[in-house]
Amino acid sequence: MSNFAEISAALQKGRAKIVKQLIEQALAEGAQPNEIIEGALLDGMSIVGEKFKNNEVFVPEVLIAARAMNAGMDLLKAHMAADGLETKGTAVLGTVKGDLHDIGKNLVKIMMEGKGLKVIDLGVDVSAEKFVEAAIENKANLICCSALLTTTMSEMKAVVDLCTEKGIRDQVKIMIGGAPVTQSFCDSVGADCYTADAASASDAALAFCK
Ligand code: B1M
Repeated sequence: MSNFAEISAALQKGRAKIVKQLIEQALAEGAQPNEIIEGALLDGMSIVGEKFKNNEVFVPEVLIAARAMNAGMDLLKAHMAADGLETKGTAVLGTVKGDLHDIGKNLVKIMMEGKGLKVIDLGVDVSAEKFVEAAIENKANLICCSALLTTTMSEMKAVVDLCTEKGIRDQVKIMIGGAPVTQSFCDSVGADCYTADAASASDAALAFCK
């Protein structure tokens, strides 16, 4: 459809009202909601993700773009059949037990949703038991743990160990991140993937789900 590039551009600038107007126009011209999501919203959000990764835009711009994306998604959901949205995989996401920092985790959520993944956000202060229960209940492909404190990072090992104990370790990939987390820490706790930023996390998550 001709105005997909305009929708993507408006999303990148965080113009929620314009995004909605352009989506109404695309729907009136016969575009399907899934086509608009794939061709305009996910396209725009993935460009923002790349720019964020390259330090060309910063947290406020990402959050404003995400708000525009959510406005567009809300409008499209009303036009879609209940089962109309094809998800590319399911991720259970949270900040680990004892840790209340959620800004980075929320960015990871936005970027993963921007890639077409279903994200079950468990919030902050999430125990290993909650991560694993939610992964089993939702048949998740991924468990994604964020930690900002050196004192809470060790909870990530508890998540890995509990997955092994519950017999789901070969069914779920465990991704970890947050300011104090490193690749060597990831290796030491036996998680599957460490990424330094939210955009790289969403790239890795999508690759795991393919
Ligand atoms: Co806190 N805090 N804080 N804090 N806080 C830090 C983390 C700290 C480094 C500040 C400092 O001392 N310099 C320090 C930790 C020191 C340490 O452990 N070595 C600290 C401390 C000590 C504390 C308290 C203990 C302070 C106190 O009460 N005495 C307390 C702890 C509360 C608790 O959690 N139990 C506390 C509280 C708070 C606030 C509530 C005030 C607030 C949080 C608000 C909120 O999140 N809603 C806060 C904040 C804002 C910070 C700083 C300033 C900023 C964190 C942030 O949001 N950064 C932080 C200092 C700093 O980092 N400069 C600090 C922006 C965000 C986008 O980055 O979360 O790193 P980040 O996410 C990045 C990547 O890490 C990655 O993607 C994002 C970028 O794309 N990423 C992932 C994150 N999760 C990922 C998961 C992935 C992959 C990538 O895969 C699953």
